[in-house]
Amino acid sequence: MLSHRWFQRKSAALVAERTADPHVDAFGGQAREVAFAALHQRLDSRPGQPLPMNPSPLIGHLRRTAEVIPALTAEVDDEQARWRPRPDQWSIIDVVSHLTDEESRDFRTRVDLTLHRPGEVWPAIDPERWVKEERYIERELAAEVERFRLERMHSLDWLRGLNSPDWTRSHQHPSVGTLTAGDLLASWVAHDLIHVRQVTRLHREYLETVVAPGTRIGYAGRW
Ligand code: NI
Repeated sequence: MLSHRWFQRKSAALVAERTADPHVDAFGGQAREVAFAALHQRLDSRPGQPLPMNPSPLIGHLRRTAEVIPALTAEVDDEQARWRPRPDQWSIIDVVSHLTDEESRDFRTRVDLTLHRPGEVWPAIDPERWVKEERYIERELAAEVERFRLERMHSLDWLRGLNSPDWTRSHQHPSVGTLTAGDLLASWVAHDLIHVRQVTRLHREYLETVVAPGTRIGYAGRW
């Protein structure tokens, strides 16, 4: 039987995952602050005994995403790659290009700064603007997937090459407060999962547009 304490800790971690993306905030800013407060309460509940940071499973997740994204996009044709369910929603190309830019300009940069120069102001990011200004939609999916894979391999080499990193080093974020390097590494994984889910949802929604009229897909179960 699962303990109440385990459930509390798991819930806090799940909420933190949902809100870890600095630009996709489906639950609103207040919910994100609550999530981080819950996460920190969990960490603070054991004074003098911080949870040990084991980066290996997290790095394993990041490695698997380098295989999952190519697999999820391998059979996607040009029309589907650029398909947006609504004009204000992202296509598969948008998502993959976003992951690539986040890799270098957000996560790797910010983990590096937090580990090695935690007091430094982070370079600004604006992923929503990048999608439009850098015309992700006009790119070629296969090239974008390969660009992501190479950036991810570079990140993995970099992470594995870190010399005794202190994952408890922290950066003061102006809106979300204290973020440790460990928080950021876990958020990097959570961000992958958000966008793997998004690509999967795009497959599900596109399926509805290509099956013959009258085809019933509800037999699959609730989405
Ligand atoms: Ni994102």
